[in-house]
Amino acid sequence: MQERLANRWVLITGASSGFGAAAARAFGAAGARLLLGARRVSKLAEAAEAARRAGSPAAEHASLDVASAASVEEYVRWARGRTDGIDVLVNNAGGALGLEPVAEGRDQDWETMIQTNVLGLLRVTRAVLPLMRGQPGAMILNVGSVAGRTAYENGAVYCGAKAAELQITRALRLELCGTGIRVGTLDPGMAETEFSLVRFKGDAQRAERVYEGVDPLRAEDVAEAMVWMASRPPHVCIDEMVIKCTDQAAVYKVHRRPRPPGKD
Ligand code: NDP
Ligand code: 8X3
Repeated sequence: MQERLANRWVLITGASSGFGAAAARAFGAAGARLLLGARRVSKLAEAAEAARRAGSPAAEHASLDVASAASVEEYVRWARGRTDGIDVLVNNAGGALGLEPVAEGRDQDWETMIQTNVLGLLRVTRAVLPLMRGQPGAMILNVGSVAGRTAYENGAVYCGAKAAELQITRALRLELCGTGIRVGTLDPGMAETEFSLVRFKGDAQRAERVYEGVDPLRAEDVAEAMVWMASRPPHVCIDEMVIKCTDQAAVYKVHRRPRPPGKD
């Protein structure tokens, strides 16, 4: 059914790493034409090249900072110069910063999380919507998280931001009912990407410990789910999907294998 995506225009935010870069390859393999955005332009260029190698007939990229209204406007102007219709918008840019109790939280981390995961998603959606109207089978696919469904200690603002993403998705689904534009959220559990490295501000050892003894989701697993959601027939909308690795039954219920001897 992936042929439904052939030559469709898919715009992916946060396409320079993790889920977004994997999504570029997966939508590319389905024959979609791509517009990729993120702040790290050299990594975006690599993602675009990989998508072309996977089969995308057109994969273009430009700098995008979803936390800046001016950057979003400029990016969408650029996108409008390439196509007058976007079929799939993947609002993926986001992430967490810090893992502290509210009592020790930093304003800058809170602001960044709200800016990217919430306001960025809203800004990009508002700017892209005029390009989606009239596209049969169009879809806005937002990336949420299990964190938006279950709060955990030290994650108040990230959990709150992803809970906002979930409710924004639900409201948008209602607002766009009757337009033919589908709206859904894909909410992953723990997946090994740059997510923890960013959350722990470059502390690679701490980031690795998150996945220790676990067989986590890969970016490709999430990208495959995105392609599946977006390639349903136009009359089918996957409103909400939760995807977790088998080792993670719930946010706090994670099976970890013991370390092999000598690895302490
Ligand atoms: P990565 O850190 O690998 O990717 C995050 C992407 O978001 C990067 O491409 C980054 O690009 C982009 N991004 C961050 N801030 C901005 C910004 N201001 N403007 C534009 N792009 C931005 O992590 P993931 O792939 O894991 O994360 C993707 C999404 O999935 C996020 O929304 C995250 O919250 C969510 N998620 C992740 C889970 C996980 O366990 N990995 C689980 C559930 C949800 P650049 O830095 O170049 O701008
Ligand atoms: C990322 C998954 O559980 O670390 O959204 O918040 S979690």
